Amino acid sequence: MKITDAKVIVCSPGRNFVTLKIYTDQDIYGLGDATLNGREKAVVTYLEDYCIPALIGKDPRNTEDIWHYFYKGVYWKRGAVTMTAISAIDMALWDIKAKTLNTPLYNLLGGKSRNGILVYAHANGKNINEAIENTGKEIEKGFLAVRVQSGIPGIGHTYGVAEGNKPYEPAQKGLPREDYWDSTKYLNFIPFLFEKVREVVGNDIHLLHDVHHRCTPIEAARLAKELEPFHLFWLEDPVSGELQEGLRLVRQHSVTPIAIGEVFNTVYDYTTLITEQLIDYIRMPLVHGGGITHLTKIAAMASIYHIQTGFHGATDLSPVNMAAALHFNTAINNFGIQEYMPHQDIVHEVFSINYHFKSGYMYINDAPGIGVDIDEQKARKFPYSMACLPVNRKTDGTMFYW
Ligand code: KDG
Ligand code: MG
Repeated sequence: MKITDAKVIVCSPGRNFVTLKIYTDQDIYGLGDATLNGREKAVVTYLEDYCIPALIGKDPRNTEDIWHYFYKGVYWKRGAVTMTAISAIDMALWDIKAKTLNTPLYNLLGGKSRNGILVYAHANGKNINEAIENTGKEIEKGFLAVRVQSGIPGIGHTYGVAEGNKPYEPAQKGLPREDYWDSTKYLNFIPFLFEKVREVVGNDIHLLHDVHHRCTPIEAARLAKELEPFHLFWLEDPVSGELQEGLRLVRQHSVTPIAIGEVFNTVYDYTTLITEQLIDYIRMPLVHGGGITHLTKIAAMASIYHIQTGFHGATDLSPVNMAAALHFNTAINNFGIQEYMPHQDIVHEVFSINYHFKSGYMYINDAPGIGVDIDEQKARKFPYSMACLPVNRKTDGTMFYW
């Protein structure tokens, strides 16, 4: 079996997505998600100029060798752009391999370890009342786990909270918007928010919260400690991800479970965190973390330390990634939870999907391969439109972690 061609499809049904399609000499093709929010075109160039020419003629079933060809074989390793490109190739090759064997992808990753995949929803509000009301709405839909974000009194706009009546969307059109941030106001407010949410939802619903990397290690330790009475499922990205050692301080002071890594892209971002048991969940998604080939190894390493998966699953990860993640989550033993932020309906005009949500869990059907397809004609109707994540400044104007 040989790879005969590959192309990158960029489309924007409501938001930008980049999809790699790899063709073979056997009438089978594979799809991989290559979307890197706000930096989409850098991955397109990396794939088109450097990877696709080298893929032609290779046997697509050699997933391990091809992964190492683009990782070990390249002088400039790691980084989000490189690893997203490798992820897309890897995902598409596993799609081909499973289609060739006429079986759903999860069967190549260990088969079924569970039936349904526990997912968490997003609830956010401009203020505490709206956040509580929207948490209730997600619970009514059947969610058993909800991430709660709220506008912070005294801060103009808080990332993770919807603007106007639109659903929350991580990127906005054009150049980055500038947000303002005040850690003191945030730290004073969040324990109060969770006290109130817990009072309303009771103890059985899992509650999660995302700090978006905005605390120093000692601030994160204080927050994690003060949130202990409300039994969070996890506190996400409490400190900036590049300082792995920062998590030591958080761990020393609190038993609130910690999830980290949606901005990571290799196992080398995780080694201290995993081997010192400084975290509880790995967040790095297939689309940015080297695909199935690399995450299989990281999940296995994490499992030895009783660390589970909790993959990133915001709307900027395409349905191809979501389906691949659901196969992965179905198969591995140390699955924890999956983020599920539903795409707008318009996304499904372009991508046909093979998964659905019911009573707290996602289910993937047994279509061969990853099981998602792209309608290229429809995709052409939605051309790329530049959109970025915001940047963040302290209220005095100092640039800060977004
Ligand atoms: O592209 C970045 C977003 O997906 C991210 O900021 C959303 O933090 C996020 C999350 O946990 O889903
Ligand atoms: Mg996050």
